[in-house]
Amino acid sequence: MTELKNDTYLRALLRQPVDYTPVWMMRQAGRYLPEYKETRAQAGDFMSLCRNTELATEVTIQPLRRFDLDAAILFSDILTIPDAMGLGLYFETGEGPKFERPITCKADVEKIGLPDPEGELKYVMDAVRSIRKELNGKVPLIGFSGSPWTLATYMIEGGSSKAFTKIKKMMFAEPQTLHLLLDKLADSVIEYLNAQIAAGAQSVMVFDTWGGVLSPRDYKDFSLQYMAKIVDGLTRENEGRKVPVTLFTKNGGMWLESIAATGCDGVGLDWTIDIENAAARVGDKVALQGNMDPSMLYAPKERIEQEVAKILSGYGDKGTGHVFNLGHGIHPDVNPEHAGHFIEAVHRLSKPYHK
Ligand code: 1CP
Repeated sequence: MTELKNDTYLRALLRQPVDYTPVWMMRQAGRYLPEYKETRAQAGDFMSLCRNTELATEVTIQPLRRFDLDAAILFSDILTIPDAMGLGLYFETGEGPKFERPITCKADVEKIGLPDPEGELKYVMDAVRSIRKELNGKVPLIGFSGSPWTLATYMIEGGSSKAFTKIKKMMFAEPQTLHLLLDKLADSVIEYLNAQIAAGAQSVMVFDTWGGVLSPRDYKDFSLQYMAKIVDGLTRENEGRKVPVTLFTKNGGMWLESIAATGCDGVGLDWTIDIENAAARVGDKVALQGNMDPSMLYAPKERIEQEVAKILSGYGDKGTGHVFNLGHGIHPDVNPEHAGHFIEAVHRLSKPYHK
């Protein structure tokens, strides 16, 4: 295997000393980049782009050509698992993801089998292998999956949701049915992420985008419990290196201590929590990833720089344990130059904290 030239991102997650704060952006490959829109048009639709090894590799690399990012993230989607479970994923223009056959009852859950990562999901592993080859050791590759709870919201609601009434109805009226689904999803995510690691992912991240819509008790029972099971089941070392795992619950700032207690290496923060407070609460248990408001990239460069400086000083001079990121995905109408300035500012302004 080619040697990794820039391992700053992996070292920061493992809380080993680094020379500066590494940075990447959630959704760094995407519609804010004209070259992405071009490749996507060439592919036809979003899933065809994910299934095309060459084009999925191309869009993963695109942001790295423009910016000095410290990590690449696999271009795919969290909804590949439910799609491979037979729910029929499709995208309606302007409306986001939808499922032809959502989960409605216990019999639907019982019918679901675990997809084979090198079978129905082989296209994802092929993309991982191809991206690793193309990266040629430049920066580490992040693999990812959705959390069982977040995947279940799409599977039961039939697509994106605001009030989550269908899944909450199942949660309170038929909790055992939902637990059965979440447990199957956790097993599937473990197999899926371990296959990504075997294919070459050097770190993995679990996106729990909708865990924050739960009460503290329900969060523990219906989301965190299953992420903890995933952390326990993951391959934590490959190619002679540790494979760090990051858990990100959007709106999960109240629960950082319990998230850190799962045994993960990194905890993702959205922008609704102060990083200084977050760092004081988790101590040296885990690394933190975050946490600038993605909308800050609409601001003039000076304002972006001010915010980067504030977050860096909030985290302080611990010398490691911080991966800079946005608190959620970059917006499609952001000027790419502002993203470039953000990344450059993180590198420049973080150096004094790493003497
Ligand atoms: O090109 C397009 O118009 C499709 C838009 C798109 C993109 C660029 C979708 C559909 N998925 C993706 C890629 C994607 N999705 C990545 C790529 C890697 C990167 O550069 O970061 C990742 C990591 C995801 C993960 C994902 N998909 C999440 C978790 C992270 C998050 O943003 O909260 C979620 C919730 C999804 C579901 C999904 N897929 C696509 C959309 C538009 C959505 C969100 C729908 C919703 O808001 O409910």
